[in-house]
Formats: sequence, C-alpha cells, structure tokens
Amino acid sequence: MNENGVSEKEIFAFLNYTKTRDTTYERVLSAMCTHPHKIAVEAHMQFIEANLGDFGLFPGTHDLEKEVIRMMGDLMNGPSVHGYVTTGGTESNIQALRAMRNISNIRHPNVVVPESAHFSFDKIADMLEIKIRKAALNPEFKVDMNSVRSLVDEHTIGLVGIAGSTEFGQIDPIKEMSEFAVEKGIFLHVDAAFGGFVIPFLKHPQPYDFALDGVTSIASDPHKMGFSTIPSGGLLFKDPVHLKHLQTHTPYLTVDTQYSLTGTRSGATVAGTYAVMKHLGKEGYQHIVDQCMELTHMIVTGARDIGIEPLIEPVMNVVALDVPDADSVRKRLREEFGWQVSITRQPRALRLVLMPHVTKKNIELFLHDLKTVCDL
Ligand code: 0PR
Repeated sequence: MNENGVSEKEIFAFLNYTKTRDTTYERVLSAMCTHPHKIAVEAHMQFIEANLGDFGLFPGTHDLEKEVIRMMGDLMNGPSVHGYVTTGGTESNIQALRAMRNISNIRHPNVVVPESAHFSFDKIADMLEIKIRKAALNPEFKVDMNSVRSLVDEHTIGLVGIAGSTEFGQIDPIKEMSEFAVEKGIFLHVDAAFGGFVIPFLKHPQPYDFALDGVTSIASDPHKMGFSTIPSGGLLFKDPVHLKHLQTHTPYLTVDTQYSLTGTRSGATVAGTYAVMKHLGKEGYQHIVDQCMELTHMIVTGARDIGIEPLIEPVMNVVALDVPDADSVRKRLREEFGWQVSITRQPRALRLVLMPHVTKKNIELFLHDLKTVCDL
C-alpha cells in the first residue's frame, strides 16, 4: 500500500481509465445483468452505509426489506411469504437447500436437481454435505419427470425445479414436480433467479410459483431482470419455519439472531430494489418484458432467415442458436466484431440473452455479422 495519500484527482483519473477497459453492455449478448434503473442507483447511493447484518440499527431499511419481500411474494402468488434480500441466486440457492437440510435432519441427504441447474448447485454439493443428483432433460431441455422419480429415495429431502434455465431460458414442469413433492412429503425449491421477473409478464405464463402447493421456496434476482443494483437476490419461503432453521445466535449485535449467509450485508441494494419495483410497478416490468420478447422474436426470425434454427422455440428472452462449430463462431464474433455471446454446455449452441440494453439496431448488426462468420 502507498505510504502517503493520493489525490482524488489522480485516483479518479486512474479509475476513469480503468473503467474504459471494462466492456460496456452495448455488444454484450451473454449477460443476465444489465444497467440498473436510474432510480435504483439513486436509492442505492442514499442507503450506502446501511448494514442489514445488524438490522436493529437500521429499522427503516429493515422495513424496506420486508416490503421488498412482500412485493416479490405478491408477484409469485405468495401473499404471506418469509425471506430476505440475498446477494443473488447463488446465496438464495445455498440457503434454500441449507434450510431443507436442517429441517429434514436426514443422514446423507440428497437433492434432485435438473442437469440444466446452475453451477451454484455444484458449490452446494461441495459445501453442505448434500449429495446433488442430476436428473436428465427431455428433448425440450426440461427436466424429465421419469428421471426425477428414479433418483428419489429415502435420503431425498427435496427437489429443485428451474424457472428460466441459465442456458435455455426453459421452465421445468414445476406443476408435476410440485405434485410429486407433495406425494413424497419433500421440499421443492424453484430457482427463478432469472425467470422471477420475467415469467409473470409472459403472454403464456407457466405455473412455477407459490400457487402450487408443493413449492416451498423460490429464488428470484432483482439484479437480473428486476433492474436493480448488484448484488440483490430474493429468497422467499412459504413457511417461516425455514428461516428459523437458518438462524444463528448473534449475542453482541443489536438483534440476537441472524438468518442471512453473510454477516454484514447491504441495505443499499434493498433500497435500490424497493425503489425500482415501486417505480416500475407491474406495468413497467410488463413493458420491459414485452420489449425483450420482441427482440427475442426478432433475433429468431432473423436467424431463421439465414438458415439458423433455435434449439427450442424461446420461452423467455434466452435463445440457443444451433450453429455448426459454436465455439469458433463465438470466438470470431468476439475477436472480429466485439460481440460477447456464450455457449451452452450440451449440445454446444450459441447462447444469447436479450436484456433491456440490447437494441433493435444492434440485433440487425449482430445478425449481419453472424451471417458473415457462419459463411451463409
Ligand atoms: N440460478 C440461475 C438460473 C442463474 O441463471 C444464475 C446466474 C444463478 C442461479 C446464480 O445467480 P448469481 O450469479 O446472482 O449468484 N446466471 C448467470 C450465470 O452465472 C448470471 C450471469 C450474469 C452471468 C451476468 C454472466 C453475466 O455477465 O451464468
């Protein structure tokens, strides 16, 4: 560390330069995050010092958090949910499965997740001494219920369904999973980290939320399609017993228990999420999802025009394009034209996420470059 302080001017000169090295979202078609809404940024700054790890000191911010959870519950047919604002889908998934494990108290527990599950479940397997069993997918990249059934045994404490898979934007058959979970008396966690702020606004929303009896918890991230600041996730439980099983005794704080994974945690993201959810309302999110779906249809139609098919008809604003040698197409798109796209694991296809920062103009440019790279 430097001995003497450096002037603000010098520091900001360096920071400004450093920021120029980061990618601006303009040509990013691989991210599930976007520019946060202006009002979220302002609210975030206003609450920058609030620490919800010691929420007795910040009762105002804590009330905002309760309101965020209530609004998210409302969006997910859960009029009386319990939860907290996490750092994102990873923390929400960890905590949901940790609560399942603590309640179940079964030796050598396992949880059945779809093969399409986000890599946060691999971290869970490593951390929580829960065996993660991966169920096969059907040709539409939804989890195959026969495979789920075959993997459940007396050590299974719960299932995970994905509502908006990272790679395909697909929704698992959550209704069937819910019925099966009820039949078996096990938990069902829905990972709607991406889909939580999308599915309620689709033309044909599929059942995925607390309206289904078997759904016991949901992860949904305001920092993805919720337009809030990073890091904000939401973890919601139908029954408060889950939060109780996450509690840790915190004797020397202003409150004597804590249920979050992190200790010190941001109140700023809570204020940011509160502000953007209130400001946009359902109408505002509807408009954003409509726009993203229009872009999605535009890219699929344009791709078909040049002979490229999507692997599935997109359910939400995630598209997997079936191009030959996707890895080299991705490399050339980045190196020659500056597009950031990603690749699905199995099969390898070009994965695009049509976030609100994507413009129609850029889709036209992208399709033009894709045609060149694929030599079509
Ligand atoms: N569950 C699902 C279904 C997800 O898609 C993701 C993240 C998570 C859980 C984990 O969420 P957090 O990253 O908030 O903990 N999906 C993307 C991914 O990791 C997130 C992402 C965002 C990737 C922006 C790239 C990017 O530029 O692949």
